[in-house]
This record gives sequence, C-alpha cells and structure tokens, in this order.
Amino acid sequence: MTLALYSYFRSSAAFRVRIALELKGLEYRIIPVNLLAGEQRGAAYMERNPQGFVPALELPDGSLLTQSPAIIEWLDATQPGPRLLPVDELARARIRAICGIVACDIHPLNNLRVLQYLEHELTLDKDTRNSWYHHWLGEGFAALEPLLPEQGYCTGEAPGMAEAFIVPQVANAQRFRFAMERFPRTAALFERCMALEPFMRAHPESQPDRN
Ligand SMILES: N[C@@H](CCC(=O)N[C@@H](CS)C(=O)NCC(=O)O)C(=O)O
Repeated sequence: MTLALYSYFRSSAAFRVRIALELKGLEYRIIPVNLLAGEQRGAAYMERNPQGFVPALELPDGSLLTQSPAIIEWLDATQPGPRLLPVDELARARIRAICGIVACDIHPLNNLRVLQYLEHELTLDKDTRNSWYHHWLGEGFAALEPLLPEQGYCTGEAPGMAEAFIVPQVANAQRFRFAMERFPRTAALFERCMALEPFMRAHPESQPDRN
C-alpha cells in the first residue's frame, strides 16, 4: 500500500505536501476532498480528521498525519529521497522561519474559511475582501523577500521545504491577481521552481480533481 494524500487541487497547504512528496520521488495516491462542496466537514472526512482541513496523509498502516509542516518534516525524517531540510540545526531553523512566515503569518489570514467568514458573516463585498487578501499577502511577502536568495534555492543547489511553502503561496497570489513586482526574489524563485518537473506535477492544474 502506498501513501494516500487527502487533497484539494487548489489547497495551498495540500500543494505544499504534494511538492514534498514529488521532490522526494515518493509514490502516493490522491484522495480528493472537494472543499467548495464542503466535503471537509462531512461525517466521513471528519471522522478521519476532526479538524476538517486538508491536507492529511494516510500512512500504509492506516494512521493519519495532519498539518502540512508536521507531514513534511515526517516525510523528510523517515522517507528516502533528497533532503528537504538541511542537517545543520541553525540552517534548519532559518528554513523553518521562512516556512513559518507562510504557514503562520500569511496563510491563516487568507484561507478559505476566513474569506468565507469575511464575505458571509461580516458581509464584506468582494473588493473589500480582496483588499484584505492583498494587504496580508503584501505584509508577508515583504518579510519573506529579504530572506530569499537571488539565485539558486534557499538551501543552495536544490529546492526543499522552504520552496514547498513559498511556491503555493505565490500561486495563490497570482490567482488573486496580486502584483509580485515589489518582490523580485520571491517571483524569480517561484519561476525557477515552476520550471522543474516535481513542481509541475504538484501544481493545481496537474491534479486529477481540478475543475
Ligand atoms: N495549518 C494547516 C492549514 C490547513 C488549511 O488551512 N487547509 C485549508 C485548505 S488550504 C482547508 O482545508 N480549509 C477548509 C476550510 O476552510 O473549510 C496546514 O498547514 O496543514
């Protein structure tokens, strides 16, 4: 039995884990969870993952891992393939800081349930909701930009965990028509990654459940 990833094509947190699986060259299958149809809150999925989020990774023994940083670190620590985090502890902390900017400071402010709350509960119109989205992206990318290399990847010659977090966030920014000109290192790193097969295979447009 292979690894199985509960995923939604547009979920940037699931996109992170797909990148990690692809970079490590692991075999996995996708179990689609349609977030727009609310399947993440259906009884069948909630029984597996009571938080009602994707991604979740089902291991061959049937156990389930949740939270993309935990899943990716587990993959890196236990599975074969190229390392996603450096060995040196100081270097690891620097990579985790980059991932933290995306996962803790940008994404929670801009994910689906927050946008739905702004629109449906606080009755903000689409333009106001989009300016919220753009504001927090701008703050987050401004923090990321000086931490990124002008060439190569965050840990040197090959992409790893940092790129697994940055690329999906930039893809989301593009979807929301956020101009990346102020963040040239981030934009160029995104382009370098997206020229690579593992990132192409993990991209929302390559997913079996895209619609
Ligand atoms: N901190 C979680 C975030 C997961 C998350 O927010 N997933 C979103 C999709 S990107 C989700 O499942 N949202 C469902 C919803 O908002 O109802 C992680 O990194 O895995």
